[in-house]
Amino acid sequence: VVDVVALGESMVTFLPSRPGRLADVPSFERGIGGAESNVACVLAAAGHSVRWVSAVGADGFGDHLVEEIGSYGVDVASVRRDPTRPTGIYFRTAGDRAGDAHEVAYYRAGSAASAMSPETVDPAAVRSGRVLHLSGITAALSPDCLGLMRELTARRHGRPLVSFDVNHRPGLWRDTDAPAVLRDLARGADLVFVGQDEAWGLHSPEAVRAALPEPEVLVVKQGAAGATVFEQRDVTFVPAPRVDVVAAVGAGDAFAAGFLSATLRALPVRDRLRHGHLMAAAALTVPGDLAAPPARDHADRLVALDDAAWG
Ligand code: KDG
Repeated sequence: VVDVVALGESMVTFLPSRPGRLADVPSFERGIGGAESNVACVLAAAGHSVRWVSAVGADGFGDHLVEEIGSYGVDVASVRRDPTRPTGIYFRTAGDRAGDAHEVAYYRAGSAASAMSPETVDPAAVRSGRVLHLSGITAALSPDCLGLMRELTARRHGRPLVSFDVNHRPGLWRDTDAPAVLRDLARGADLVFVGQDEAWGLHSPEAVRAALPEPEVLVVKQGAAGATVFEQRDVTFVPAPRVDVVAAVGAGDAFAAGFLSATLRALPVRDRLRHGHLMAAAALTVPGDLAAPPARDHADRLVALDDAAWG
């Protein structure tokens, strides 16, 4: 049994060589992206045993993803190679420093990962972790993927702890019921991460909790301000450190990884949040999805600093 299994689509990403409209960017640098594999890579770098479950094409981009994610120490043996479908890719622009006004062009319709379904994903691999980490992105990829997500979030005796990051990506949803679908999936999870800005139009963490009472642990991320955790009857807010943001992409994934890592280590809630913030800070200060995160003992020392250092 590994610590965490992360399931989801990853893509080769193309980061712009300079700011500006997608139409004007002359060249791009290759990177890797994929919310769930980002979580897997940060967890592996923090010393956890992690398995990534997915599908990629039998093509060069698929080779690159498997090799690159594997190089973080993530177990990639359960990644299916599909000779009939391509690996998804996407291009992005630099956007502003908050990461908001960027353009994203996905080329992932009909990708190998979009064909994941309860029939094509190995159930033993999915059940092989203490935690199964999922995100709402998968639900948007195809009806098969949505079926898979419904199956994986169904409350069943003996399943791993299900962690779900809402990750509402409006560009991936064609119909308008994304919020309802995402809320239903979140209801089936044990641990939910949601950004206040994607939380069903609700304006406070308390309102989100009232709308989503089922998960044992609910983390509402409040952007640069910090995050609030609801657990049993306790409500804990921890501010985020101030950082000079280079690109927001990947920060939510790094936050989830830091929080999950600390959860696996049974740390108190304040420290779980601080580990999330620290990993997010590392991701916020690099242009791509993945930063080199601080090593575990270094992170522990930073988390133990007194409240004044944490704002
Ligand atoms: O969380 C970062 C992801 O958004 C990025 O890596 C790409 O998975 C991705 C997506 O579907 O948007």
